[in-house]
Amino acid sequence: MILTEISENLQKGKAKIVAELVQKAIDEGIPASQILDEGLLAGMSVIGVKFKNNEVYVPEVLIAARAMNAGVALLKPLLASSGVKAKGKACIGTVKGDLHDIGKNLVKMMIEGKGIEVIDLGTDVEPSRFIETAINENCQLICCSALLTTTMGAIGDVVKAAEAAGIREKTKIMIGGAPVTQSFCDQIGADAYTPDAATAAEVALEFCEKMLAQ
Ligand code: B1M
Repeated sequence: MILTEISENLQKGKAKIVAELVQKAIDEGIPASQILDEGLLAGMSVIGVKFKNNEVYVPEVLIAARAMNAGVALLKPLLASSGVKAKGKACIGTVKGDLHDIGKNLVKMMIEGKGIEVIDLGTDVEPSRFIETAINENCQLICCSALLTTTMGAIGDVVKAAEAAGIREKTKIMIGGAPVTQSFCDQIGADAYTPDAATAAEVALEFCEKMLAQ
């Protein structure tokens, strides 16, 4: 079946074939939401599990994500017009002073792979930008990445800024990056530390489902 072919080719990172198959599925009249769920997201979720189990590594995930983006680009206009809602909204960035973005990009792709819309603020992001974006875009999640022991403290500044802006009740703050730990998360009062991108995506979906059900 064509949706299985989409999933399998996505896992192999075959962006061109994925795009061709997605177009074929659209032409055959398969609903965009079904192509997304049973083709692209199904494939990305297999990659997520394999990545977590160290069966595939960063390059394979990036290539699979590129293939997913090629398919999503064709579906986006159809999904927008058929009123399929994102499963939630997040903003993500690497904190102030930190220019590492490979892990952050992986987390972003994995969260998008769960059907959550992600606004990418890039690197070297001021705490105020996380907060302004969360308020203006109605994000359920603020996701902060830090790779340096000298910049991880800036995540604490994001938590404080969220408290000062009065959005702590309605926004979950997720954190991660090589030097970040669960005890650091507890210490600064963030909502979740996850060690890898696949777990981050699972937790992000759980948070969004709970918050949007309220
Ligand atoms: Co930099 N760097 N670097 N670096 N760099 C490290 C981090 C370092 C450990 C290398 C070392 O010394 N052994 C070290 C930090 C030491 C420390 O603070 N303890 C270091 C240093 C010192 C520096 C500079 C200061 C070097 C210098 O200029 N003297 C400088 C800082 C620049 C700055 O940011 N201001 C610097 C610069 C760079 C490059 C620009 C050359 C490049 C970055 C390129 C880029 O990102 N576009 C770079 C790189 C590539 C690295 C290493 C080699 C690899 C990092 C990486 O991408 N890993 C790194 C050494 C290492 O880790 N082996 C190192 C792969 C990536 C997939 O993993 O980002 O951990 P990671 O993400 C994981 C998880 O952590 C998690 O999910 C991801 C995948 O599962 N995760 C989250 C990440 N964010 C998350 C958020 C979440 C949840 C999970 O929720 C929101």
